Order: sequence, then C-alpha cells, then structure tokens
Amino acid sequence: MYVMNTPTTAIVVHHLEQSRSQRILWLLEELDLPYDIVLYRRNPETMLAPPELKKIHPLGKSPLVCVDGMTLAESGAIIETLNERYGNGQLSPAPGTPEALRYRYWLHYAEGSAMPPLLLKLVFDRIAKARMPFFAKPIAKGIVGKAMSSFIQPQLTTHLGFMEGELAERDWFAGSEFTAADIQMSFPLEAAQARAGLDARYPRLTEWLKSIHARPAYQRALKRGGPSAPLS
Ligand SMILES: N[C@@H](CCC(=O)N[C@@H](CS)C(=O)NCC(=O)O)C(=O)O
Repeated sequence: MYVMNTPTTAIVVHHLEQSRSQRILWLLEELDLPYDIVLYRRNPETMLAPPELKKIHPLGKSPLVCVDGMTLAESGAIIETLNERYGNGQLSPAPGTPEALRYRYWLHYAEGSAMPPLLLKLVFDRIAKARMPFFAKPIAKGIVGKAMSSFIQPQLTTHLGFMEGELAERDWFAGSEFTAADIQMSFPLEAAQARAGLDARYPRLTEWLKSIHARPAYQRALKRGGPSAPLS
C-alpha cells in the first residue's frame, strides 16, 4: 500500500492498481470533486489485492471510498452515491424518464450480468496456463476447452451482440447524453477488448470505447490512478 499524498480532502479512494476503482477516479474527475488516493499494489503472483484492504472493508476488494465517516463499497453503489450526494445528480438522467430506467439498468448490468462471463474467461484462461504435472495438462485442457466452447464463449458473444445493438440505437448507454452508467460500463467493455473478443466486429462498441478514452476527465483519472488495463 502506498499513500500517494497525505489525505487533505473529504473523499478518499482506496484504489487497487488496474482495477474497477479506476472508474471511481474517472467519475470524481468528471464531477470535478477533490479527492485523495490510497494506492494498493496487487500481489504479482496471485494478482489479488493486498490484505491491508480488509482493514477498510471485510471483503478487501476495490473500489472502496471513505467519505463523511462512511465507507462505501460496490462500484455501482459508490457511483450512484457520489453522483447523487456530491455531484447533484449531474451525471444521471431526470427521474421518471426512459433514460433514467436505462441508466439504472446499465449501472446494475455491468457487474451483475456483463462481468460474470468475463471473470469466468479470466479464471479458465489462467487454469489453462497454470503450472501442473504433465499428466494433468490434457485433462485440464479438456475441461477448460469444454467450459469455454459450451458456456463462456457463447455467453460472451451474446452479451457483446446485445451491447452492440443497444449502442446502434443511441450514442451512450442511457440515451443521447453521457452519464455515469457509461463510466460503470467501461470496465466490462475494456476487459472485453483486452481479452474477450471485442474487436472490429463490434464497430459501435469500438467507437464508444474511443469516445470515452478521449474524454479529458478519463485522461486525468489515468494520470492519477496509473495504467488501467483491467484485471479481475
Ligand atoms: N462487484 C464489485 C467487485 C469488486 C472487485 O472484485 N474488485 C476487484 C478489483 S477489479 C478486486 O478487488 N480484486 C482483487 C481481489 O479480489 O483480491 C465492485 O464492482 O465493486
């Protein structure tokens, strides 16, 4: 764990390198709110978070945000809370509109539906590459191959096709305006681009990724949080 600066502001982000907490830095930059970062490095072998994070929250997962005496966990909930309480809801659509429904849907979909097959792909890819006795290799390869072809890959293809179709209807996930739902959706889509087949076959998703990466607040968050290539 590295304290990047002495906490001076009300909002402190417990930020694990190359993780979902990059989204929180990006949100805070979009809202132009002051914040401090406590940076945690991953274990280079397991890629897990260091045990210090468990002192902040029992699950020891990032992102975690401490503000006004509260500890906030779960990226979608953190994004909603920060946007509502400290950003006057400026990155969410007006309540009661179709955009607001879509906004809530994508905020939940990102972690609830898009991430599980991506996480499975990451885990099975790691199993395929893991060191093991030579006689176990073909068995492991068979299991990984079966899981990939019968479940994981078809799921990923279905989700990518679904998201591509949604962005064919509108510029941003909730509607014609950029919202915090786009921030929440960035992690699964960057993960899909890095390791799950999001490529030129999905032109709208590729264009959307280009647009978010060009946002000045996204760039500022990168500078403060470090490289963001998404890991689990
Ligand atoms: N659904 C949670 C997932 C949190 C999570 O799994 N975070 C990852 C970082 S991307 C983590 O802390 N991984 C390290 C570990 O599990 O030790 C959220 O969106 O906040």
